[in-house]
Amino acid sequence: METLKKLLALFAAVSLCCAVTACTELEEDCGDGDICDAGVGAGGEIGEGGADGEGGAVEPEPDYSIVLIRDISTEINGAGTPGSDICGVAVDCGGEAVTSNRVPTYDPGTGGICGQGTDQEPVGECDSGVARNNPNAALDDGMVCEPVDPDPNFDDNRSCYVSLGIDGELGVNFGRDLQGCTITIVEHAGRDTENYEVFICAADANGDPDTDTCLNGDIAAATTDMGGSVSIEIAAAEGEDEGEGEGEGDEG
Ligand SMILES: [Ca+2]
Ligand SMILES: [Ca+2]
Ligand SMILES: [Ca+2]
Repeated sequence: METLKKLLALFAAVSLCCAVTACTELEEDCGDGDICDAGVGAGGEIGEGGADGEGGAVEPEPDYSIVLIRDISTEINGAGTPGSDICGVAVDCGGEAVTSNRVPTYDPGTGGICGQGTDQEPVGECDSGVARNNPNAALDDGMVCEPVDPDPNFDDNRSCYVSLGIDGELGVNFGRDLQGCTITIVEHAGRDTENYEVFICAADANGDPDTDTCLNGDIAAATTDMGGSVSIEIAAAEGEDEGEGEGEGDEG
């Protein structure tokens, strides 16, 4: 009974308090004393609920499906392989190797890459006689990257790597979100140290890199300082747990 009395007293105090203070701030809602009692506390909570609703309406994140490699080397290799030489890009998502069959987006830089093209060196004039401007050379995992001979897996005189040229770019689209995956880029480390930076970007309508929509914006996911290979663990997306659950269900 003591408790009940205390509660009643508290209720009366709250009502009084409301009538004196809160109601003056909420005059429109509290013209009637009864509405005021119910309205002051509950109104605040309803407002918070509205904020949650807005959170749910935010546009879904795009798939960051493209590994974009940008050459930042400075020394020009004179043997037809200027810029970083990308042997391949290996992607591991949850223990599964992910590959791409799509021709990579290739924007060759300067320096005279061995191959066809207006400002590039004709194959016949290269020391190796192997074109170094075939972006498909980067579609394997790069573990076999013979520097001189063509890739034995292809009969098109394909190099085992593609040279980017100075400031050149290569974008490999894996067709799925790469968040939570480990990405290994293999660069053929030769005589020259040829550095590059890596971005993980969304695709535009053509499947090419949308450089305005990359993970961490303008900050590279990796930047080499000795050329060669680099391995990057991409953090999982927020709320990734749900996605993984669905994926495992599909496989089962
Ligand atoms: Ca090179
Ligand atoms: Ca290759
Ligand atoms: Ca190199």
